[in-house]
Amino acid sequence: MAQVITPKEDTVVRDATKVKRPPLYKVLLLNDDYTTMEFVVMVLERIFGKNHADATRIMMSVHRQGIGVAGVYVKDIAEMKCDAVHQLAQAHEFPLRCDIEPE
Ligand code: TYC
Repeated sequence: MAQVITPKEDTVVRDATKVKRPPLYKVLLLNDDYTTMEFVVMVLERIFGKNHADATRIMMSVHRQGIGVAGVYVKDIAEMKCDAVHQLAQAHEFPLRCDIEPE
């Protein structure tokens, strides 16, 4: 007869595969010579939920270094943010580009 093992009340029984965190992706903003600084700050505020000070700091870092992290998300959300950046940039006729990369 199969032995039935009843976990003690304080025993946490979890399948290791179920507690694995989903992989995260960085959303990267790329510098260019045409998109205005104000627009990039607005993108960081509106799409990435940054406050004005953080948005300005990230924008200046991208401006100086050529690339920078706007946020880190699960893949679906990272892709949606990236699409939202491209749509908003296109609507304003700016060539702003972003990309995603595994963290
Ligand atoms: N380099 C742009 C300028 O001087 C500003 C800018 C910053 C553009 C960040 C894109 O991801 C960017 N107007």
